[in-house]
Amino acid sequence: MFSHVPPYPGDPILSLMEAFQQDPRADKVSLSIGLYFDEAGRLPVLDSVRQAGDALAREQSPSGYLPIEGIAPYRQLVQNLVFGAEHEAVRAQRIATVQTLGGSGALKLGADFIKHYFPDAEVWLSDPTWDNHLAIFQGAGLRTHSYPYYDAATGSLRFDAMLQTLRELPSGSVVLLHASCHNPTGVDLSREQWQQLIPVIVERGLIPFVDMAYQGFGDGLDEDAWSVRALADAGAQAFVANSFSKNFSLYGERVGGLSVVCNDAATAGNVLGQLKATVRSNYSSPPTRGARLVQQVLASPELSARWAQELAQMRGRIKDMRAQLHGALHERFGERRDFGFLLTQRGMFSYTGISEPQVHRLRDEHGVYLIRSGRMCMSGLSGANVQYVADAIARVLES
Ligand code: PLP
Ligand code: TYF
Repeated sequence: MFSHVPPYPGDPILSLMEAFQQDPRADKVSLSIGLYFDEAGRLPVLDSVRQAGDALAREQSPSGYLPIEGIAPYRQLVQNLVFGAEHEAVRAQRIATVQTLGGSGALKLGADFIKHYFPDAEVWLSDPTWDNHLAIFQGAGLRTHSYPYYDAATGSLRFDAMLQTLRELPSGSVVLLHASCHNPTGVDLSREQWQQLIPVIVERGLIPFVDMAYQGFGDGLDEDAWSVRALADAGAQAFVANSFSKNFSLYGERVGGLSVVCNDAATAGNVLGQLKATVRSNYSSPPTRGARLVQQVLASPELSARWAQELAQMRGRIKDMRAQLHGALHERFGERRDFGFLLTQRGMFSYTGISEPQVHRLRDEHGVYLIRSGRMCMSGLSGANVQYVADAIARVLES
């Protein structure tokens, strides 16, 4: 009966993680999966989240079904964090926000909604982008294309080509944009570039879908959301997927949000209703724990401040590792090779320009795991391994 069902080759990133775990070498280093690890190589349990968990444990509230759209105060707190509590669109109640199963759940919910209400829309993704973007939008029955983004020759953006491509898209096309900390390249648009891009989106009638999986990992909570707020300021109607997997270190709780910026409150009410209908026919209602933890933190000025401090520490550690790796490589290569991109890229990831054969050699000969594209997850570095990694890279690049 199931003989026609082929085996699943596995997710390439997760498969690499499994291979890493089975690698017996003591000096192995995982720089593949996009998780934030602390200096000791552990996934942190944030103190703010621990305190929130303690408070919830004292309450011992029963775990009934949540509303289809999630917890109301949580949804408001998501809006405040993503757009800023004082943002005109928040105050005008013209944003529909639903609690989702992480950022992936938000992308999928948005994709299903788009397929239903804009059935002919096609989706444009950056070249390259997170692989699951393709899988999610195609899985919702939408056609996907790519727009120029990263220039491997210079390590910078192909911004003019990107803008030109977007200028020529049919009105109603969906454009997926990374708010900050682009996965996989680490290369973001500057504010000046966003200011050129946003009028094109608005004038061409494109539908921006912003994925914000790393709020707070680039330059700060507000700084990283600047692009989202600028789009809303410009009158764009937009989808915004946000995730708390990374910035709360709550990966397995599956907690995030989808916000749809509309022109007015009445429209936002209708959109919210239809998002609920989409959720209802998919998984009926979201899980409780992650949203309760995030709500507990964001609703408390003390816990929020503590969380912002912990997030700043994570962000600072990544920047420090960028500087240390850059320093170690610069020492070895001098002017022969420029690793300045390590310092200008933002967030968890860096596109290193290391080729696929070199990625294999790093893994086979040195136990240093990057993904095939040469993307390195900077948070896998620590004071204890950065020199080792720089040595391994130097060996592989120079022979
Ligand atoms: N979007 C991007 C760009 C990501 O890198 C990730 C990573 O995990 C996600 C979305 C999904 O986040 P979540 O784990 O919250 O589903
Ligand atoms: O790009 C990454 O590494 C992260 C983590 O199926 C991730 O987004 C990778 C694969 C996956 C889920 C999350």
